[in-house]
Amino acid sequence: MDEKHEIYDLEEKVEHSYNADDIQVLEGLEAVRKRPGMYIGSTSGKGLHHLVWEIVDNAIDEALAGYATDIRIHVTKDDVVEVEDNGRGMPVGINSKSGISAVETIFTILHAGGKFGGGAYKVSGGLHGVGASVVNALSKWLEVNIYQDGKEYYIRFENGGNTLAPLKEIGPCDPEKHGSLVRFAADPEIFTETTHYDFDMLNKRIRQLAFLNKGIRLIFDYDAEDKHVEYMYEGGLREYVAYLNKSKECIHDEIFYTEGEEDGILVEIAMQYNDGYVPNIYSFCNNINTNEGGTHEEGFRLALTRIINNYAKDQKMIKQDESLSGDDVREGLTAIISVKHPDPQYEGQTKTKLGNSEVRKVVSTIFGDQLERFFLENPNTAKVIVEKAMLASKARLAAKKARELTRRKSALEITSLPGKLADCSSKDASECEIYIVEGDSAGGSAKQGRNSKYQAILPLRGKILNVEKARLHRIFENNEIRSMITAFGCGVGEEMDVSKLRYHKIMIMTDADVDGAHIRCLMLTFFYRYLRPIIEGGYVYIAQPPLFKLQKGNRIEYAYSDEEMEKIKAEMGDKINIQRYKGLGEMNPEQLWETTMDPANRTLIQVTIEDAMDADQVFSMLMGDEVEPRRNYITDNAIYVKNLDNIG
Ligand code: TSJ
Repeated sequence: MDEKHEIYDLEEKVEHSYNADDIQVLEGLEAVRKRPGMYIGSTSGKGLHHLVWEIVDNAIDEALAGYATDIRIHVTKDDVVEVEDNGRGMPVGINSKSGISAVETIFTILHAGGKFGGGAYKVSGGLHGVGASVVNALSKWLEVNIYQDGKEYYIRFENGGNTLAPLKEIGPCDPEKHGSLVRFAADPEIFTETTHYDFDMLNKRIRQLAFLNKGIRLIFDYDAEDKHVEYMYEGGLREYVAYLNKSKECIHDEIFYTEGEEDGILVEIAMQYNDGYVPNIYSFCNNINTNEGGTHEEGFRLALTRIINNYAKDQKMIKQDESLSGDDVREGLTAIISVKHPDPQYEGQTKTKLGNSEVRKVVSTIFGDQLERFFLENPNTAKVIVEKAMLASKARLAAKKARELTRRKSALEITSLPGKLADCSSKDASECEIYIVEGDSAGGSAKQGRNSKYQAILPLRGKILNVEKARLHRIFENNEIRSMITAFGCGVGEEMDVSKLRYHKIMIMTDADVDGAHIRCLMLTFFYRYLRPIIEGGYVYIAQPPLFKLQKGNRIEYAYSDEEMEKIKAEMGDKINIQRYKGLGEMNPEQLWETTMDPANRTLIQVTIEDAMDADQVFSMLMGDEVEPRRNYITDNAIYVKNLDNIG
């Protein structure tokens, strides 16, 4: 849309609302308060955090336009959010017709935010970019300070965006200082669930924004935990890929990086191959994660397959009539595709698929040219990449041949239940639970201790296969994995049907030691890669066996952490016997039931995945050699559901 028209539109609204009837403006914001979900998705914690991004996006726009270098985000102990940039300062001019300042208009008229000025790539106008007025509408109060030409301006709104007094010049300021500062407190009447911001949630996105917008400094202060972090990546996406591949083994050192522009579309891509088999390709448009892909990803894939095949043929690594498939060339690839588009169209179920068709060609051309050049300049790297794709191709062909020759039923078609499974008698999946237990001896105790009406036990022998390090056909040859798939009954991978799941609680029960943690990780990795809907559906839990048994006379207490043990110890006084459980095998069936399996007493951890990208990172970390971060992650990030069965 043409710029003049937008501004004209805005003025028309101003004139209409203010000259005719003041109430109408308030009605505008009233609409937001009536249906907040329409503007910020929900009023849960997620919606709350959305407020921060609405404001931060505007500051990022100022930085992308070239006027701001630093953005500070500050969350106080009382959950007041402050966002400040060192840009031009929001426009303070008064509209001659309405007599209202531009800033006030931005904060009180729906959709007016972000339509000022000329920057072409406004992230704030993107997917959810509904602007500053929505944040104002959903705030108990909101204040703006503007520093411009040696003057400081101030305006405050209360109770959902009511202007307290017009914008006022409140004094001189350091003539060197310039920028905008917005401070707000979310309205607890809207955000009834919580008005508390989560450090990790904010921190992850802030870091991501820093990766996606190279050179911009993002400073984050979180008072409640005394945390201060700063991010500034001169290398942008290059550093993002390095970060994602940090705990992986890469097959070449040099990270491919390119940026370019065509027809007003900015394209930025970085990539590097690791020695794994799964692709990790993430795409963004205007800083929004396009989970469902779209034309930018299509352009990338097309060019990748084309250039690698051309190179392999030119170098006589493959015959003229052979070709490497898209799957072959993406094995083990970590890539970030980021485009900035003046008028993005989003499609798909969650509106996270980029639809603009012209983007396919633009990305394919820019990326293709640069990759071709990269291969010529880095022949050794090109060679290992082609060789990896050739291996992938061979493995795929071999697997296909084997299937055709044997015509054996695939893992997906097996119908008889595994012999080791002690099934429950109920067939109502919603009440059924399956305990996946490490080792035969613990499995035996669990079988004796369980309630066989609704609790099934599947003992696993030894370690399950690390699916990160194996190709598909090897994974489905693994007995432990086949047992799980057949017991669950819902199939696997693309043919999965979660409605066929035979148990609505899948409990991972392992020893509370390093080996146990490792087995749990392997299982979660497998679920994450091949049975993701069972995690997304909230069906996966981690059973928590106690770490200690404390006994004084007849009184027995169990402790699930060191702190809890200390607490109980202090409470019981002296002459107590403390036993530290080293494994599930040390508990008899009654104890196992009482402490870990009885819905009345047990503590379950529900496994959730907020964000696939994050989870992949975590899983790589979990699969790495260091045990300590792994253990910390598992205890920090799981949702604790104490006595879950009693609260429904
Ligand atoms: F979200 C928000 F609107 F509240 C907000 C906006 C919050 C924060 C922290 C910063 C900003 C913001 C807006 N920073 N910088 C700007 N820039 C402008 O609004 C601006 C200033 C001058 C001109 C111009 O053309 O002269 C154009 C624009 C967009």
